[in-house]
Order: sequence, then structure tokens, then C-alpha cells
Amino acid sequence: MPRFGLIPFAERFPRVTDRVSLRVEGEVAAPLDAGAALARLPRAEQVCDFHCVTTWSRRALHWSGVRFTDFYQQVVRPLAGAAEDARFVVLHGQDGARTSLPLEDLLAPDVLLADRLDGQPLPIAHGAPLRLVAPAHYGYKSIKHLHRIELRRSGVDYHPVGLRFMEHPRARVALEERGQWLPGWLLRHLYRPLIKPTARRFDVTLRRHLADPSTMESSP
Ligand SMILES: Nc1nc2c(c(=O)[nH]1)N[C@H]1C(S)=C(S)[C@@H](COP(=O)(O)O)O[C@H]1N2
Ligand SMILES: [Mo]
Repeated sequence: MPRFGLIPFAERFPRVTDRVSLRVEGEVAAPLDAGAALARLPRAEQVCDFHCVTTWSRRALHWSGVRFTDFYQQVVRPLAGAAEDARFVVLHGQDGARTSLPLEDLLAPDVLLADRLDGQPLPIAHGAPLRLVAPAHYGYKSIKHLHRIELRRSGVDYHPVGLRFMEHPRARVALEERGQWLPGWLLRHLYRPLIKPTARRFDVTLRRHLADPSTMESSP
């Protein structure tokens, strides 16, 4: 599996990888640091495929973590007091990346907050210390280095990190929702040539970071 994303994030790395900290805020009665509560939830194992919007895929990845729906029902609703009309969720990574999904999509039983991949703790390349795994959606919804979850009533004021046409509100793989306005088949052809240079860039910057973490930019 390549380390992958939008080019600006190739140079950005999480500050904290040795423990999970997860802030829940937005449309809640009381903002919550949910790391400890997350650790007490039942664990789940899941084998699923991963599809990046640029057309590379990986089969049968073995993730382990906590189901998002358990986290929402057992932590976010009771402890943070999530607003009953919250419908939209913004997910923030420590590297400054973010994405969004309708709450309904996050509550699907195959959406995980994962801290292990293929039997090992998540490496920095793949989202340490915690990432979302939403296998029915293109890879850009599976935010790495997750540290903040923001509930909103709707997505009207949400600004994607990249260009707006590149982020579909749901990005379901089965419906080829690669982006907005442009059809999936066209984006498929536009994105495919980006795979090699992007993967190389992400690999080179990771090697540099691992060799000397102080030389690379941390989260903004
Ligand atoms: N925080 C963060 N999450 C991210 C990205 C990123 O650059 N930063 N890239 C996204 C994209 S486009 C893809 S395809 C997957 C890649 O996951 P991987 O690097 O573990 O292969 O992570 C997604 N989540
Ligand atoms: Mo991607």
C-alpha cells in the first residue's frame, strides 16, 4: 500500500503518534477529549478492500480498531451530548488534512476508527496513531492521523482542503462518485497519471522524515 494523498500533505507529519487523542466538538453540549473513552470500547477486526480515487486499490487489508457507530452511540451521544439534528461530520487529521461525510454514512457497520493494520500498530505512512476506515467510500474519506471530529447540522459552510470538484460529499465507490460536476469516467482518466509521481513524492518525504523527523514540517 503506498503512502498517498494530496501533494501538500506529503510534507506534513503528525506531531503525536504514541497515543490517541481525539477531540469531539461542534454541535455538542460539551466538547470532549475522547481518547480514553475510545480505548474502553469493544474492539473490531475487519478485512476489506481500499480504493483510492486515482484508481489504485488494495485488496483484503486487515484493520483493527473500534466501530465508528459504537463510538458515536456510546461516547459521542451520551458523553459529549451530540445534537440530535447533527447530520454532517468533519474529520481532521494532524497533518492538516480534512474530509467530511454525512453522519449516516459514518454510522455504517463497516466504518472503523482503526489503530492497527495487518497485525501491526498503524505506521506513520498509513495514519498513526488513528485513522478512519470507510471502505465503501474512496480513500480520501479515510482520513489518517485523525485527532478531531466536528459535528455540524449541515455541510453548507464546509470548505474542502483541495479543489471543490475533487471532493464529492459522499464519494461512494459503488456509484463511482469520484468528484463533483465531472463524471467518474472522466476523472478516472485525469487522475490515473498522477499515481506514480504522487506515490513517489509521498515515499521520498516519508523516508526523509523517518531519517530525521526534525527536518520535516509538522502539522500546521
Ligand atoms: N490525514 C490525511 N489523511 C488522508 C490523506 C492525507 O494526505 N492526509 N490522503 C487520503 C488519500 S487521497 C488516500 S488514497 C488515503 C491513502 O491512505 P494510505 O496513505 O494509508 O495508503 O488516505 C487518505 N487520508
Ligand atoms: Mo486517494
